[in-house]
Amino acid sequence: MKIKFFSIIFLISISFFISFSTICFGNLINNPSFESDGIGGIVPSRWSVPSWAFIRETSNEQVHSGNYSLKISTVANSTRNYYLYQSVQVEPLATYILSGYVYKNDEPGVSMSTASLVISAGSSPIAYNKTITSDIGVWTTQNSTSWQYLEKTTTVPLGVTIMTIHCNFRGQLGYSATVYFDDISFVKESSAPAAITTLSAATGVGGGEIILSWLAPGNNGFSGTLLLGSEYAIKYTSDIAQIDTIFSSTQNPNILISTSNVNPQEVQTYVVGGLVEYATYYFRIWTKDNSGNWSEISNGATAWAMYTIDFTPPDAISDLDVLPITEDNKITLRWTSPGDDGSQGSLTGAYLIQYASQTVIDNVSWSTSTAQIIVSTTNVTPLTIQYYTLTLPGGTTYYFRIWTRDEAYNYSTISNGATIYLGIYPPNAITDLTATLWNSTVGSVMLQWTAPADPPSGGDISKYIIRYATFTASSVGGAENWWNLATDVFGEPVPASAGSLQIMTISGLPSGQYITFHIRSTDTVNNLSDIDNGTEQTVYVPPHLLISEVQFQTGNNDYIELYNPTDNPINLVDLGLSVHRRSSGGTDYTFNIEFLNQTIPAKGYFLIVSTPTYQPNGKSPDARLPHGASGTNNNVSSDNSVYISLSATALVDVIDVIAFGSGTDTSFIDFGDPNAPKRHSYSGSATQS
Ligand SMILES: [Ca+2]
Ligand SMILES: [Ca+2]
Ligand SMILES: [Ca+2]
Ligand SMILES: [Ca+2]
Repeated sequence: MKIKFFSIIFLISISFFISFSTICFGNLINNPSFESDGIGGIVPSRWSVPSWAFIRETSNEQVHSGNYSLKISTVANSTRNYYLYQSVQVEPLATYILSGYVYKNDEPGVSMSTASLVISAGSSPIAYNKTITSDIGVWTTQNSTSWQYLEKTTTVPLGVTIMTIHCNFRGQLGYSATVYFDDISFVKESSAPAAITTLSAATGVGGGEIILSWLAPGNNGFSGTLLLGSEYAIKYTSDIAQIDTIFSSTQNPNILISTSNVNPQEVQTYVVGGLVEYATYYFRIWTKDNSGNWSEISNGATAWAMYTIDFTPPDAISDLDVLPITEDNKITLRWTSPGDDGSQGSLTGAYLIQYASQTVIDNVSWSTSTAQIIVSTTNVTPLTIQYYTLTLPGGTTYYFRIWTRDEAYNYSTISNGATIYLGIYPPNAITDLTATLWNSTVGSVMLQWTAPADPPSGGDISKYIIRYATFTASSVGGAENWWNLATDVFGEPVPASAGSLQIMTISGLPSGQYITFHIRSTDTVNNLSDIDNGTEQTVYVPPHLLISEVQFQTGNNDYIELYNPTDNPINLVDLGLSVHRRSSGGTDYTFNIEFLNQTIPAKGYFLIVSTPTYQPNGKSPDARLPHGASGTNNNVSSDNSVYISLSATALVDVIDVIAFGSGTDTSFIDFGDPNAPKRHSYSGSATQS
């Protein structure tokens, strides 16, 4: 058992050795050591012979390896080539090494015959009279008492796929000789170029370019010329995360450069183009020799790709124009865009607009450095129409120039000039205001008018301003003076579309007075219309209920006293009287009123107290304002307003208002006119009833 075990190991070793030699040495010759056939006067297997006769056989007389060699003897009567040959498949342009051993015995003293290893292109063997030269063979003429090693390196010509190998003996007429051949080898050269360690990358000169340079390795390591059929493979990526994957093999190189006749250490350069400008790229390179042996990977090199240097400015704009004015304080410019270079190439850069008003035009200097407006722009197609709208104060003439700048800051020359007068366009004056008494008890007035249009667009106005006064325009020297002295009303309606009827009811007006009204409007840029064309509206507001006095104290001893200036008693319950307060924060509250009496006498008073038992100055109340559970909402405190109205809705049909405290809060109801019903409380006042 033990012996058998060793035998198996031995067999495994042998078979391993055979496959190792086949794969590693790549010998293309079949039966290279002439061991296939045993001894005898036969042609060794796989070898071919020419048609002329001579002695050729396997022999054991001299062997270099194994048991046999090839023996060739001349017949001593001819000067010609005697050989055995084999044809093998080869790769065009690859380098092969033919080698073998020869043992030569000439007739004593002759030494004129040659033993040679010969290689020829194609599948035909050499002619019988072919002279062997160094380009096809390697040979010896010397007798030798030992085996001599012959070696011939050859590179396959382009287009050749078969080479023929000869073990040749060239005899000499009249003399005889014998040669032996053994261990013939024909292998492709397998020494790869060394890995490049000098790859460097630099930003190129042209847009999207990077320049690579390196020192050439050799065909074999660092030696030997790189022959026709050699290649450099370059791979690159701008994605650093992909480096390991992409550089793991030479598969699918970005660039494959064929090269030839390059000697070791020669400087090589290559310009990589078409890269993304400004992007950083990572490079590796490999070298393949003409026999297909790839080097290992090079060192890494990195550079960013050059951007396109642009020295060509856009064309000057020659059709700058101003559109007709259609909006308050707006001017729209129009022009045709040039390109990045003249009128070519989509434009990324800016338009620079300079303007000057009539007041400064005589002193203006037109320059890109004083352009007030820079409009950035990206990928504008040349010759497309561009617009830009400026907002400027009206009432003057404006002058414009424009320049174009590309992304490389090349500026066009100045454009043509464009000029326009920008007017001031307030809303049209309202000419049909009417004022009529709406509710004589409350003293409210209804105003009606038609909503005006706003030039230059003809659109809607933004806001109404209505004022009233107890005097007329003529009494104060004209409408403008009147406007400045008059009282602004509260809560003008939101403007409706031009041409629509507008209605507003104004209450809380002075009692028993002739009241004069005017209306104006403003547009979006606060242009103020004229005063309703001088048409003045005056209406008599008869005497109506007033708040004559209020008291607010810490705690709940508050009261409100009303006065009836009319000649008739008024039933306040029938009237629908409502009492409100407005807090300093602007919130309106409506009091509950508990009426003890219902009627306020003509020229008489009506006392409303905050607590049921309170009798200011001994007076019995006519009504009470019961506090809620918390009491909060019914309490009146500093900086409040109190008002009476005909509606539980806040600020509707107001009859009279009293504000008190500092009166500075924005929500403090202030009708402004000393004759208006707003009055401040007087702490020293005594109740009148
Ligand atoms: Ca042999
Ligand atoms: Ca090589
Ligand atoms: Ca340009
Ligand atoms: Ca306007």
